Amino acid sequence: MTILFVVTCSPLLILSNVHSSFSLSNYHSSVKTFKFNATLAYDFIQKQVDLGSRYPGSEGIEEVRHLIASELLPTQNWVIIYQNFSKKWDDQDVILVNIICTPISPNFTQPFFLLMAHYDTRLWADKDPDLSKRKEPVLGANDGASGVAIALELGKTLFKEYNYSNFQLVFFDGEDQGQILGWDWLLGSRFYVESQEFKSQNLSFAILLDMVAGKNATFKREKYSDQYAGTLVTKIWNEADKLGFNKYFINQTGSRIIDDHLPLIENDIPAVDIIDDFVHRFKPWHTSFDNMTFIDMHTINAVGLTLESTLIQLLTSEGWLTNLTTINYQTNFLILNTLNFFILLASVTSRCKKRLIYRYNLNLKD
Ligand code: 1BN
Ligand code: ZN
Repeated sequence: MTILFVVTCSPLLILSNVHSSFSLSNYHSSVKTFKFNATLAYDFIQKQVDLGSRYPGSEGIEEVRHLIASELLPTQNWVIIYQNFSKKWDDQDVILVNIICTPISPNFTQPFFLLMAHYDTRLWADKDPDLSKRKEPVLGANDGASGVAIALELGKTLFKEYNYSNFQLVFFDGEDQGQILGWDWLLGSRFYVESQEFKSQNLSFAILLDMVAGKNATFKREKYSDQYAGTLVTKIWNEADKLGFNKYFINQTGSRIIDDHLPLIENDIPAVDIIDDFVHRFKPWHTSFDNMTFIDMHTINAVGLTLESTLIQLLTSEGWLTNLTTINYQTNFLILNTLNFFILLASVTSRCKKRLIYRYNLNLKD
């Protein structure tokens, strides 16, 4: 079942983003100022953690669904689709919900790429060193909340600051319950790739964020990503290097990781998983230590800025966007809508900005 919400609000409620003060001279021969706001992303991790554990069927997971929708409200003009399915846990039916968020804009054609994260947290801390805690739920500050927060903040930035809308944020449920009560991993993303919402669109690539805010995080080139989306992986890791973030983005092939990017790769979409090396380094993984004390603003900043920079280059540079055409949206609008004066007037007052429509033909497949 699919439930659709159009989230809109008065222009008076639009909040202005606080811009990142991080800027680099000599970067591509110009001063580059970034818009991604690491503080807001950090705060959104905190807000999720404040709801407690967010495993399927919990009160916390219900609340985080509302939290995500309410976060998009001030930025106006997002459509939110709740994609529901159910799964038996013991004898109980548990409802799982994928959340698909799309910015609405007149230049909307087809979603072009996805920013993805899982928002469920693990029912049991089954890797906790203290055996008595292994049946306690995980708080998932890094494993759950961090990916959601950075993807959400990046999505808001692309839409609001760059006026870019041909993408979706997809937040998966049921990623993190593998080997508990007979469940498998990746339930939400497996359901998503079978859905009409996925099949009806013509995606070029997807980026998954998982465990992206830990202290001293190290992101190696995850093996499936490298194999099936190597061009995009290289682009992201090179960009991180240029920005001075190579202590986080290590330019080496890492492990093969079962994660929510796999169902997309299996469906021929180049997908990259940015994930901390949880086996060797992220010791709080699936333990009671995955809480706010481990979350680090520098890591959030490195991930956010690297992706902002990579995506903006990818979407604007002529090497990646071919057949680029620029259309003055208002001029076009005027010509096309002379018969509908009132619609035009409403539109011009709410959106009197010059808009660019990019026509592109981007091939990221390896
Ligand atoms: C990612 C975050 N995963 C779990 N929490 C996926 C995973 C599944 C990682 C199995 C290792 C093994
Ligand atoms: Zn996990």
